[in-house]
Amino acid sequence: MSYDLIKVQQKGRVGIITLNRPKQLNALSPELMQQLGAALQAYDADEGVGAIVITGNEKAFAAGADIAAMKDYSYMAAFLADYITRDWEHIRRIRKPVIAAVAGYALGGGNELAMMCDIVIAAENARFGQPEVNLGVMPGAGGTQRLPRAVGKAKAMDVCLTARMMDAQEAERAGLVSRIVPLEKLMDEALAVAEKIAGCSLPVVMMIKESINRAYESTLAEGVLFERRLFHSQFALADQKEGMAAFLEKRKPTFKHR
Ligand code: DAK
Repeated sequence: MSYDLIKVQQKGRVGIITLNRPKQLNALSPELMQQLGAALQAYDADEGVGAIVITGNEKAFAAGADIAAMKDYSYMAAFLADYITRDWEHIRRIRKPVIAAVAGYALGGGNELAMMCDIVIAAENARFGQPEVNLGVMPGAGGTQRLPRAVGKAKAMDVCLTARMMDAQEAERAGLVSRIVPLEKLMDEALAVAEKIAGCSLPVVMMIKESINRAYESTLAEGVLFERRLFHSQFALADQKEGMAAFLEKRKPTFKHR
């Protein structure tokens, strides 16, 4: 697939996807989401890639789904076509870690996209919100579900019902964001995180992601059992032998991702 609404670039073992509709503040049109899905799937299938970064520009990560593209939708058309859902689901199936590097606005579907990533790193000017209520609709890509899990019910209600934006500091305090960095350092930091992850054993990294996500879908006892079974399976990895031998031999491990 050729891309005109995103840019893709690979640095070492890191795949970088830059949303690229700057005039529309990276509004997430169906075409953009299709291209994003295709790029994510390509990196996920590429053995040479160990982590993926999604970013926007200094003003906007993404200001939401494209309002112009959806304003004339009818209920029947949205229901029958399962309104753009397919292209919003791709990211949930990506098995490698995905890092959102957020500067500027992450609103509506933009915030929902960030929340579908595994780690959110924010620039100091980042602003997060679910302003759909101002448009006469509610969040439609997980905002009412992932936001309360990330920041708790009180803040999720506040943000979704009043359309108020959280700044980077508040989002970090609330647990939506893992780190805040100066705007000019955003990509350096996101790449450093991605490179660190991509240098580790790929199957181990994928299992950590799967296991943490399991925490949201199961009871504690089931989640802990799931984690234990994955942990046991890691004694079958060459990377486990290498990682532990390297520690004891006081050298850096060379992982084969096997
Ligand atoms: N869609 C389309 N165009 C947008 C846009 C958006 N979400 N956000 C901004 N733009 C466009 C503006 O129309 C403007 O275009 P021109 O007038 O220049 O042609 C250009 O980007 C620059 O925007 P502004 O002039 O408004 O810039 P300001 O700096 O003054 O304001 C702003 C920045 C971010 C505060 C403002 O643009 C704004 O409030 N934007 C809308 C934010 C918003 O309401 N977002 C939520 C959208 S609804 C689903 C999946 C996803 C969704 C639903 C269902 N399924 C899978 C079922 C998601 C829904 C949404 O996200």
